Amino acid sequence: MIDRRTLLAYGAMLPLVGSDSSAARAAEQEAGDQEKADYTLRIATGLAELAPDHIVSTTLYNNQFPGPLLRFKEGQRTVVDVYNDTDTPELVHWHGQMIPTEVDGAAEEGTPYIPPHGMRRIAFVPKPAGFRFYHTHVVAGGDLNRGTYTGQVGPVYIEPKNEPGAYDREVFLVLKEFEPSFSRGGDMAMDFLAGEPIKELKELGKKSDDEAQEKTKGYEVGYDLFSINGKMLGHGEPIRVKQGERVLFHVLNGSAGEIGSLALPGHVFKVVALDGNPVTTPRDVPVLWLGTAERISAIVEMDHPGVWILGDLADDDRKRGMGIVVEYAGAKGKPQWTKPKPYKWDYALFGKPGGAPANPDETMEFTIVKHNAALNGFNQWTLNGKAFSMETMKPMYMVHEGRRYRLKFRNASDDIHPLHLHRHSFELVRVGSKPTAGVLKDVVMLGGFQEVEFDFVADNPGLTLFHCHQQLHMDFGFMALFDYV
Ligand SMILES: [Cu+2]
Repeated sequence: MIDRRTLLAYGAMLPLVGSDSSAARAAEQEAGDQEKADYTLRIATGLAELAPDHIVSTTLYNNQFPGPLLRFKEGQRTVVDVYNDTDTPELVHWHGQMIPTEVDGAAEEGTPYIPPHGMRRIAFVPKPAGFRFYHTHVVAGGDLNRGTYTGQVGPVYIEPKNEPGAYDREVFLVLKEFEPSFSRGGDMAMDFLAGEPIKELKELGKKSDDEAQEKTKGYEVGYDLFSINGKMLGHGEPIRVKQGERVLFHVLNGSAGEIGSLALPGHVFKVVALDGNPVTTPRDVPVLWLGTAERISAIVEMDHPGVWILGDLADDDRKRGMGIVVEYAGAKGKPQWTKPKPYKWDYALFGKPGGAPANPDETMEFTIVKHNAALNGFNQWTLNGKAFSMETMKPMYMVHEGRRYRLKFRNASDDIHPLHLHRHSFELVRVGSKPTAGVLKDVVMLGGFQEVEFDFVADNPGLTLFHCHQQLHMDFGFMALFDYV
């Protein structure tokens, strides 16, 4: 067991730049040697058996994929010991929680690294209630054995003080690809998001393409193997259900950069929460779409007996493993798949009908531009003409505590960007050119050549990181740091 002095020494290896460090440090120090951790996470290289003939070596939490489901209680302080058995510094980010910078798990915010072959004890008060997750937050750059390309992903469920519970059973699903490799010009699904491309943004994108020194596009990352809960479709246990059962699925897209989709032939999903936050208008939808790091909680009423594939709409991805079998009691035969009709994913559907968000105190605008192959063959990303510097990690945007900020993002690229804000949630204000209100999220997909607007209230002082959740984008400029005045 590591002693307090060693622990503090590790903490001192890196400068603490968070402005709200004292409270968190006090919490950490309270978690003395005598106290037993509520959870222990051990980061180490291990094997994930996706199928008998597909065993991959990667970095895992507690030698399993996904990492263990951590159940916290809202408002009840939790102590987690994190051991790093690898040769490189690590960070565990508690995605979707409103916790101090010391424990949030982002170096840009000043969270200390967990040193190689060292450990760090962290303590925080989990909030808000709902479906969250944890994942590594280190830079991968061109190293596909680092960052979220590895198996460092696990679900978190923060139990609310009052659980509504209009379901019979919960099932957690983590979507994840393995065996990444670089390619040129890989394409992902593009036409599923509601809204239309904006002409002015297309022109801006074309201008950037014309100005680029490199005439080819930069590297993209593709994957050989796909899995749900660490098993390729057809391997692992099916989800066994009974007719009439209401199953609450908590789906997490744990990818490093892919967009995922799910359909279950003959069934609909009643979406009850997005990113763990209950929606104002639960709706039945035939298909779920999840950008990187998004979560959807949806109830499926099991009213269509048979043996079915709950799978990704992309035939390639499903055939390489992105699916899981749903088997009704007493049903037999080969799992069936039918492709659903095309369906536009529209966040506004789950908002408050006719609702309007509160007026912002301030508005900030961000234009996102891609610079083809500008960084040794990798695309570089700029926000308002600036790529985030990992050297200086300088906060570019200042906020005042208590104020409401409207952020408007204009995407001058053809890529879909899952935009993520740390330590705060935000309310969607306009998406796919449609006004909306009441949808609270921490990741939102911004369509190619589209705009999105969301509001956040500056209610959690300290450095606050904003970035695209595509590892390949965030590592090459697509980040910004907010600080409180
Ligand atoms: Cu992106």
